[in-house]
Amino acid sequence: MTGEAIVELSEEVAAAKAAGRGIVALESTIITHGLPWPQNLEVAEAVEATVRQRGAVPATIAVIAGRVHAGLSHDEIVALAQADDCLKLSRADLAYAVAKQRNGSTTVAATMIVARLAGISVFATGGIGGVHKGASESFDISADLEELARTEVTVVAAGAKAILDLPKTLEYLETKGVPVVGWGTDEFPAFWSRASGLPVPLRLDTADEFADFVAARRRLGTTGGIFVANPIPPEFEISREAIEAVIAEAVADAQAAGIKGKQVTPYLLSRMFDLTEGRSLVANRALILNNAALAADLAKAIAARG
Ligand code: PSU
Ligand code: MN
Repeated sequence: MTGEAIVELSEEVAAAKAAGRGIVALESTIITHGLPWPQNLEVAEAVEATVRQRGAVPATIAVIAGRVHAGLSHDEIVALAQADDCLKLSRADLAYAVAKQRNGSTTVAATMIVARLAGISVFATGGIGGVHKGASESFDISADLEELARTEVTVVAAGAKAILDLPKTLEYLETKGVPVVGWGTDEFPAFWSRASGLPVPLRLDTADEFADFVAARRRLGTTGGIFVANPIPPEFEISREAIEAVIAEAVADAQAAGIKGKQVTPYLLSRMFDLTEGRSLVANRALILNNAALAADLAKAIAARG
């Protein structure tokens, strides 16, 4: 069975593919495990609207009753936003949800796998998973990083949250040969903050430069994903100083509560929303929309080259 046969494309996505238009994949774990109800639904809808306004087509990816979808109906998005029986699917569990006919939302890693199968090369999200603080003890390193190393999809994210060990996350990506591209910046963005104090290895400023970079990689055969790190718009930024104390508290709470495995990231995210009394949610929404707009531009630039 080919990839396209296992992935069910929505009519809109199928038509966009046939017409050679730009398509932007969107993940669904952010809807089920990343944002609280009802803001998760509002953001999921706003992200799709942003991609359309920018002249590309959104393809939100999820597993519904074991069927792998690229492009969801409005009702399917609403159901996902309210679901409490949804598995969080990464590379390890994607096939399990299919075989057991379960509902599942896809993380960055699983979304990349499905996007690749569906022939979609650009994907927008908020932040990627990475190397957790204390990873030398816990061994907690997101499968997102390994997926970036192996799967040919560009992921646009606002860097990674400083709930992670950002220097180790960057080292890991370098070891695995993943290009980390600062979008119009020389500094690696840290999700809520534009600054991390860490240099970003590569920098691009225009969609045309990006298309040149993708073409050069193809000719060289340097396979795998690309990580485009797009800083949060300045007007929504929360300063590093302001967020650091909150992060320390969330991480300490997770340790005290004995949170492990795939619960770690959702726990930290929800703790951060509580501790910042929703301020981080406003920033989160803004950066996701900003990433969706950039991803639409990049998808169009790639589509224009054929
Ligand atoms: N980081 C965020 N928001 C998110 C996630 C990460 O700022 O919603 C989600 C994404 O779906 C990401 C996943 O792929 O968490 C990583 O989980 P883990 O660390 O368990 O691999
Ligand atoms: Mn983990």
